[in-house]
Amino acid sequence: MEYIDLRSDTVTKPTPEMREAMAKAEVGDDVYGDDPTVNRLQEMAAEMTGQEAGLFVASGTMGNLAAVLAHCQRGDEVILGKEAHTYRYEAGGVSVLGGVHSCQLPNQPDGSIALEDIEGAIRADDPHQPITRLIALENTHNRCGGTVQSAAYTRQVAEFAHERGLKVHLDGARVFNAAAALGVNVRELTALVDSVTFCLSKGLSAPVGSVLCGSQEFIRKAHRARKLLGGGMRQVGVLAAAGIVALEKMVPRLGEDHARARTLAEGLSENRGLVLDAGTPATNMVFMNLAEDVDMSAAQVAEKMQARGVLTGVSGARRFRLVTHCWIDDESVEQAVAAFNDVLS
Ligand code: TLP
Repeated sequence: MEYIDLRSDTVTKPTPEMREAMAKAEVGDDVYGDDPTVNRLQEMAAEMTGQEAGLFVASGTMGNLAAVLAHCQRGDEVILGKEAHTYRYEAGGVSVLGGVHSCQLPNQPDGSIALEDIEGAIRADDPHQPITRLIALENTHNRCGGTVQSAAYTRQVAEFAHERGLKVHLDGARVFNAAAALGVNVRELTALVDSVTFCLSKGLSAPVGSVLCGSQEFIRKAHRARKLLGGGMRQVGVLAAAGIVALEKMVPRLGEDHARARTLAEGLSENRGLVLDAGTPATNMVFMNLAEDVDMSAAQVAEKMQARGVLTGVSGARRFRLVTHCWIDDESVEQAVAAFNDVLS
């Protein structure tokens, strides 16, 4: 059965053009820096994000971890949001592998962290305390609803950090979605931070990979961290080739996914069994809860939806996250709304 898969944009498969580019990719041993396709992808990524250099990594998780390892020493502290993907869903890698302590601050509804909170969390120069080194932001913010933080906010945090000798890393897994929603060039969200990871394998539909971008000096350190993590790959141009197509062809169409997420939300808002989050969707994610009088859990509803050909993301006992992407067309949106109406009638 061909499902309408709304669990995540990570479920997207490579497009025919990507498969063709992968088959034809010129490759070399990337551990020697000899893969021309990887080199091209890294240069493109650096150029697009307004950074000096890029590093192709296996995943968003690896990119974020390599970034923290490159910025921090053992005993340093990274300030991040309580709802940050790096804190919640990356197996505690920064602590487990980096010996880096994390300071988790509340996220505002839009996923940002209040500047006053960051200021209050900076450690004194005191041997009892870890050393504040890094601030990590996330844009779009996944757990806060696929929400977007503005260029002005990003600039404020970067200036604030730099005045205090701190660095800023951006988990920009979906930063091209943020740029599309704001109608700005992605550089406005990425050029002022010290490092950024973005994913090729989510809404951009490539099968594997993320790119970590930053200064030459930072990327030199991140390269060592990637090796340490077992992420030195060889003829990996076959994957980078799909990434190049992703950047060239898939970035410009992300607005379509946002429009479909809006249509999906409009359709679902008529269903009395569902309570949509205020303001959802900000980008390509619709978040909602089951209404109080629904006598089923989200998992039970999801099972019934699956029987009707729709896969949903269960993100709590009574909560769903539905994500649109390039494999979700107008008809899929209509069918998903109809299936919810059928299950929750
Ligand atoms: N997010 C996945 C799940 O892990 C939740 C998803 O389906 O959304 N940063 C952000 C903001 C992410 O949303 C994700 C993946 C990552 C990093 C990690 O990327 P990968 O899965 O490539 O390691």
